[in-house]
Amino acid sequence: MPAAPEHLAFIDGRRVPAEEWIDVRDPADARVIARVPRCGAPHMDEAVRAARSAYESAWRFTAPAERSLVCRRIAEGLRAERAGLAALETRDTGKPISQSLTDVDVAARYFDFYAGAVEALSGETFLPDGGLLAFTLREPYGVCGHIIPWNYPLQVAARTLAPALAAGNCCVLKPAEDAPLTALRLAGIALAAGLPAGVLNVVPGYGEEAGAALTAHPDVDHLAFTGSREVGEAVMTAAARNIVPVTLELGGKSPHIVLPDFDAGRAVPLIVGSITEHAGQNCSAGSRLLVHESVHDELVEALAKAFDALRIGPGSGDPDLGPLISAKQRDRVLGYLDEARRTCALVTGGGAPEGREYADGFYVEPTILDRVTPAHRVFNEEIFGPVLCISSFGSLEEAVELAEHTTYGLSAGVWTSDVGAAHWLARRLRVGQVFINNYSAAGGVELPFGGYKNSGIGVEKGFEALREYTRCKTVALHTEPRHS
Ligand code: TXE
Repeated sequence: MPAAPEHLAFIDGRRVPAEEWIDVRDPADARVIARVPRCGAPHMDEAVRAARSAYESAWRFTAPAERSLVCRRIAEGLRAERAGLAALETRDTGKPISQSLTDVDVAARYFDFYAGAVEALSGETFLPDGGLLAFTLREPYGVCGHIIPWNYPLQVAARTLAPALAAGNCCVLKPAEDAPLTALRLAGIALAAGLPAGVLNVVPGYGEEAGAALTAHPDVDHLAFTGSREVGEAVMTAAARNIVPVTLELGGKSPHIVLPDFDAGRAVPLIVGSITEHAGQNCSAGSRLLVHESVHDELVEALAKAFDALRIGPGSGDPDLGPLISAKQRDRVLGYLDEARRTCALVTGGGAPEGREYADGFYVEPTILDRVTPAHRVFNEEIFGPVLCISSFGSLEEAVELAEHTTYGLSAGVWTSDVGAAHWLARRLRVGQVFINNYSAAGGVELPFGGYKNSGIGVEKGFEALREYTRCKTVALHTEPRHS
């Protein structure tokens, strides 16, 4: 068998190997499809130095219009490689090809959006007294460190890099060891689009090695992390040692709240999609369903029918659900299901699908668990698989109490034609985004996105992210006419 292709690290505009390598597997059949350098602290140091030098020598003083132009060219470069990038993303993550194509489109949209937004970034003006003219400048931080997960590698890379680069920062990104390929390709596209060497560096490696080296580096000015709550805490602790700000996006246990007057025709497909897109490996997955007891039976029946019709298979065949990312993640999800089968009511699914075609891949059946209460582990913990947990309520207060029971606070869906009830809920839920009669708002890049509670700190996406990747400097100028 031919050796798997090597996808090298990208530091200071050059492709860089390492002495040791990490195998990258196709989740559909566990075959090794590529290998990437197992970078460590010395590579990270080289990347941070390259970023610092590019920042000080040029990038920080480029005109916004110039950065905007490069961002637009990166967007064009992404679109030019749409089919190839999507195929690579599907092989690397296992997700259905149509979802990978959307990921490429959304990644390009981030670069387009921040290309426009950065030209509108401005400060404020103050006249504190007659002789003083004061104003604020939005300045880049300098060197930004980005650590991203494996579920939406290209989208999340673009989400975090586009505002940071557009704002004038230089970046070092560590992709996840399970799915590093499209982020490495993005670095090549950015260089070809005219991004100067050193402005973007992509350094693959394990979290405890390359990731920890990036978060501990004393010359990094800002850290952005998307991943688990546990590692988020470690990233924040490392940032505290160097007194640098962090943006954390740490997942969720997001509820749908369904009131008696919901529109089933609209709600059912969107609820199903919210927990089965990328096999539920989505930070905003609608993983809990809180349903009013009067419509419980009707809704569970409709959902079970929809779940049973879902097709599972390799992402290249564009099924409804592909495999999970790794054997580790599949076993983790199956562990939750083993426990829940004994403690909750299993409606459908509940394990790994049977059949030779699934034997080598990391598949899990789309599963519905009913009569789930706050006493169950599956009610509170992020499963990160295609598992919908259903609980019922009798009043709006009870719905809020259930929604609020977990430590997460990322998103919530509200399904009702009662505008008053929807607004009442939107005001009370401690979550970063509330979707009323829709879910995810079509993933809009222009909408600010962040978590309450343990779901994170800071805001990604939208114009807000440009503020997140810039700092505010006040300049006060004493003015007085020299001639009367
Ligand atoms: O995440 P990790 P894992 C949640 C989800 C999932 C669980 C575990 O519940 O089941 O996390 O997934 C890097 N210093 N989410 O173990 O470890 C790592 O290399 C610095 C939610 O894969 O958090 C990777 O690049 N970096 C989520 C990134 O952190 C470290 C998406 C994420 O990996 C590090 C993914 C360290 N000490 C998982 N250790 C979301 N919010 O969307 C690891 N990393």
